[in-house]
Amino acid sequence: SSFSRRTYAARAAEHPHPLARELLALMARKRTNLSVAADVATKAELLALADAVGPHICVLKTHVDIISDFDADLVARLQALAERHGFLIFEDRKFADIGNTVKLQYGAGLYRIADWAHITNCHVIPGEGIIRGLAEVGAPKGRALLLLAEMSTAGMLATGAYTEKNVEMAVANPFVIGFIGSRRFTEERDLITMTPGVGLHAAGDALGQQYRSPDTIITENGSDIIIVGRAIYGPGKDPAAEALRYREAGWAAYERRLA
Ligand code: 5BU
Repeated sequence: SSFSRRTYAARAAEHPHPLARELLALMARKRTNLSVAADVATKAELLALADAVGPHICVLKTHVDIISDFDADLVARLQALAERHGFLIFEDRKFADIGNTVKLQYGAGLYRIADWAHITNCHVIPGEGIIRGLAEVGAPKGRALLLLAEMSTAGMLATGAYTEKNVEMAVANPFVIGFIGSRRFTEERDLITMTPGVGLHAAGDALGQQYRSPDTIITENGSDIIIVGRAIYGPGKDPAAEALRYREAGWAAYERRLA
């Protein structure tokens, strides 16, 4: 039957990719399908947020190029938090250039993303050479890739035949463990969908973001992981309390899907 009807634990036991096995197993063990999107401006804020939400998440999603005082010490301390709390790090880099350039952007530069991000993602606008370029750097390090099959925003252009091409390329490339998108896309292999644009209260923001509920995304659409940002760390929020709330909502939605 559909992967969406199987438990994360059962899928972990059979997944061909070691990092996907690790992710699904930690989701089952920690009872969480929550990823927090940590779009904060400084090292101190990122570390404090990661420590506060760490017990509740399976994945910490970062945008390291937002951090004004990024340095190697930040990476070391994030890795220590990931070890202590048991979560993976996903750098939401959205690579989109030719294979040779993305190899450099992924492995080198100020951020050396491949050295610490378990997961990153790319647009397939350039064709499948982008996947091969990223795989040359990331696969030997045990990393994995998500394709941007859809986006969460109003008027986004990743639809129809473009989304289908993402699915074909993902199925064909073992370095790809899944998608960013709103639903389960294929039963051809157990590709994991992570969904941003999730919120329990707001409908969206002033710049095109659109929010849907954990029930819509996990129970109805068969996605695997909810990604939640400002609803957890925004003004006046208690990040640990909000992360717990979203963790419970996400897990309840998963249990309803299995039932
Ligand atoms: P929010 O605060 O929950 O709206 O943050 C959403 C995060 O997910 C933010 O880091 C975005 O960069 C990211 N995102 C998204 O919102 N929509 C998408 O389609 C993709 C990423 Br891809």
